[in-house]
Amino acid sequence: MATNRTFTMLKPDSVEKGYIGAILEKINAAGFKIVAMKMTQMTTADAETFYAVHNERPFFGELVEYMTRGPIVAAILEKENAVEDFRALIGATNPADAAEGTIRKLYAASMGENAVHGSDSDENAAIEGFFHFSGREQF
Ligand code: DAT
Ligand code: MG
Repeated sequence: MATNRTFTMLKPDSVEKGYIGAILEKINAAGFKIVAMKMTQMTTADAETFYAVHNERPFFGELVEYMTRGPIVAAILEKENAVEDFRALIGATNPADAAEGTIRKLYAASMGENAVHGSDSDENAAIEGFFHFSGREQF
């Protein structure tokens, strides 16, 4: 059964470029409720663990460098059908392939620096949410 929650990160490029407010506005306008949120910076060990599924891929080193180079905004979002609807809101992994009006189309520079994360399943949404937030930080 869908839990109706997903996990997101506004990645270092979004924070560096001053896009936090604009991206949160899109998230609110799409009907997501923020039920946890903080600014934090991932350590190398954090990023290696969070993206462990990609650790054999050629881009893994660059991904870890990018995700640790500055602060991110981590959040848990609530909405009916949250995982699927949020993936639709952010658009394709490569912004060149992302649909018009999606967050990655509007704010991402490249495949490697693609502005936002969105969980790909209910199971991963829960795992990723608890990676960044304790139970008492999830409202
Ligand atoms: P998504 O973030 O859309 O779920 P993913 O889980 O396949 O995409 O990959 C995680 C991140 O790794 C992605 O946001 C950007 C980076 N990445 C994926 N494929 C890449 C590639 N071919 N070259 C560079 N970076 C890539
Ligand atoms: Mg993914």
